[in-house]
Amino acid sequence: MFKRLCIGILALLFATIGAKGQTLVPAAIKTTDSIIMDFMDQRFGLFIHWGPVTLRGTEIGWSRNHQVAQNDYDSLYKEFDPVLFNAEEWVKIAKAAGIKYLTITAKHHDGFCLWPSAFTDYTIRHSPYKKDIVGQLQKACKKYGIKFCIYYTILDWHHPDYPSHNDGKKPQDSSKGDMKRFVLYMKNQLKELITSYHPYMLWFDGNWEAPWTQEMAVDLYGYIKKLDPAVIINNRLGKTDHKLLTAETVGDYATPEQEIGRFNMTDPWESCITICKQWAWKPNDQMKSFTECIRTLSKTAGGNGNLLLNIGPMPDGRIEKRQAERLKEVGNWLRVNGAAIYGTRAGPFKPDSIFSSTRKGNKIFFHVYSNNNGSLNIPAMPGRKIVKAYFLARGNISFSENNNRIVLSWTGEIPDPACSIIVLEMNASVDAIPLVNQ
Ligand code: JFZ
Repeated sequence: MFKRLCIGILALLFATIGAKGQTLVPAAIKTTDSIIMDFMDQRFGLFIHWGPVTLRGTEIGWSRNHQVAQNDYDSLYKEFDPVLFNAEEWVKIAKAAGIKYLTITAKHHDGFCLWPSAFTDYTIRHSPYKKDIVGQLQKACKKYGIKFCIYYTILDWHHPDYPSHNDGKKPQDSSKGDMKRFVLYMKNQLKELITSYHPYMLWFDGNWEAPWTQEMAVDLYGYIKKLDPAVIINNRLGKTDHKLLTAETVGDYATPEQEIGRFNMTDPWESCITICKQWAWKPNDQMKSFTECIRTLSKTAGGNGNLLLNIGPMPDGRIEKRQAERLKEVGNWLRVNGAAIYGTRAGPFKPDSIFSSTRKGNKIFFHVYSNNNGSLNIPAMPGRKIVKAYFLARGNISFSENNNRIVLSWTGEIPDPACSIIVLEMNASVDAIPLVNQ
């Protein structure tokens, strides 16, 4: 019995402490592959950065103590009254955009909570608006079949127990903080969020400051998975680079930011990219064109990742009309071309400037970004023959296969200059074929 206990303890030690002595998440508590694959099938999510700071139109969290004086920033919630907020309107906009999951900043670096947390007074309940933003969104998402996710940053420049009270570019105040108590605060809030709203995924952030350690991250991952073994967790809990997954990563998938992730057939990733420049709303912020939005989504799928496209709603609760319209245009494109995005995997060709490719079952989808003189010349795939070739947006195109090359050709311009999808129906599944060198 004693011997078995010793072996058990040793096994646990080896599972949690890696070769170089780093703290690792025990494999037994990690999110299962089937849950992660289901998440990667969704391909397109909506990020929403929102809070009282939109009253100033500056960046959420980061403008505190910079463009907005700390006292002013910390008092904004007393004026935050988004009377025009309508959760169902937001979710309908997301739905029309072809979005499958939605991630709301329940707490950003400024520490303000968009739900009525029992563990602080710095919440929406204490604003003139009073009502639970997170709860209303969760309900609306459930009603319209959108997966509901929660962004929760670790660092908290407002909470007295967190040791630093601004972004570190400014001299720190003398406050000491107490990470033991702060971690307890986090756990209480996360338990509250999980049991009240049952999020599909938790999107952590703010893991880079010194008071937060790898040990705390591994402990918190275990704590969360005990509360809900199915909840997905991004990779910004531990102290490793958020762009990658490594043995020390604490979290389930990588999170490249403001850039399309690198082509990767093994590690799951989700790029978060803003529709304008700022995460939070800014009046007249420069907005991405339809072509930029579509190509970002297409190239993300062509790299085998998900896109979390961010919008910043206005202080009165509405989503800017032009942002809603842009999202609708993306949704219209997806209604025609969604088969090339949802549930696909990248390949079997690596993306280049002319096209990306995705695949599912017997189909290969070429995402074409230029007319390329009405043709594409690509290597043939050993053991596979083309049965049919066509644009998703219109009729058949001609194809020929010889000398180990495939030539696709069409007359006139491609149906959509932003991105047109050519489908190749093959004689057998292409899901598992290796990458084809071009
Ligand atoms: C973080 C947030 O700070 C940002 O506001 C937004 O929520 C985004 C999704 O995630 O982005 C970062 C992370 C780290 C730095 C800057 C932005 N940094 O270390 O300078």
